[in-house]
Amino acid sequence: MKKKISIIGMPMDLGQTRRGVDMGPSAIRYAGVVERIKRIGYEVEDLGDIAINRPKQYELDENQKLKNLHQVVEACQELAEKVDDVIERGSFPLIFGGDHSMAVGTLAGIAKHNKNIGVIWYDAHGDLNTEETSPSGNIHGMSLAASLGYGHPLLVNLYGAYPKVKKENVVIIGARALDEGEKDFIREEGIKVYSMHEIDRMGMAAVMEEAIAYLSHTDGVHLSLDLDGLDPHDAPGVGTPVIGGLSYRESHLAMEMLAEAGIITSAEFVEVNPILDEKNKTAVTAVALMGSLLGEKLK
Ligand code: HAR
Ligand code: MN
Ligand code: MN
Ligand code: MN
Repeated sequence: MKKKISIIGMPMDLGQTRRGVDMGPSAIRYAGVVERIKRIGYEVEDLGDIAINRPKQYELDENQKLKNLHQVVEACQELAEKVDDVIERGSFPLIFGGDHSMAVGTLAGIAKHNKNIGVIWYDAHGDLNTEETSPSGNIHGMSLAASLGYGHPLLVNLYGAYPKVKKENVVIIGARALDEGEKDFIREEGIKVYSMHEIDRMGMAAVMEEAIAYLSHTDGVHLSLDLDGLDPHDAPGVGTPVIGGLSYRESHLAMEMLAEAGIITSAEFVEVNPILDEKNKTAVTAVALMGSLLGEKLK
């Protein structure tokens, strides 16, 4: 893993309808992330937040099937540029969200440099909807589909008119709230999914061993960690909590195994909503998981 880490904040909440997730990056910084990562031995630069153009109220929700599409696209474009630049300079992008629609920008920035990137999507949800299948019109439920090349052209072709990720390069971990259209997508495309059922049966250690082996043909792996992958008991500060999720311990183990494997080349921690949180618990958990992911326990 690279020795320099570049932090980018994405204070965006327009990919869904519960306000407050735009404060996620502040909450994560407040939880002491820079000091914690420095202590592991990295050189850390905090590039600050992406500037988000906040729409006037009457401009919101003009398209109920793709809410705030243009604002999300604009913000993701800026994030893609920032991520591209960080990778260009040989540093490791560590991005704080913000709702999960931001992954469209993150993956677009990465894909500019790496057409064979692997992705671990740690999430209660699949985020595999398109505007046709989405029950909500919220773009945070469409970001993985868009990165695979499905959905609105403004999302799919953002920062380059090609699919940013190959379907055989994706592993979803922690799924337990998939919509019917997403289940069809998974079946038709053959996406690798470890739902809570498989994790309960196999245990997290075996799941991570398999997932790491499954991605061994890729050139580096991006971790897209949605805090709602964890159980709401451990991560209450999220906009769409789903009971029966991954525990704090299981999540640490997953991060430690990724650190041991040495395959992670970028990461984002998303959907931290301080307004819904209990004393910043979710941001603190996110920072602890970053510590494990970046090798804290190996020293
Ligand atoms: N699948 C539902 C939808 O598309 C809910 C998505 C909730 N999404 C997230 N991202 N928090 O994982 O609206
Ligand atoms: Mn470049
Ligand atoms: Mn998500
Ligand atoms: Mn989710």
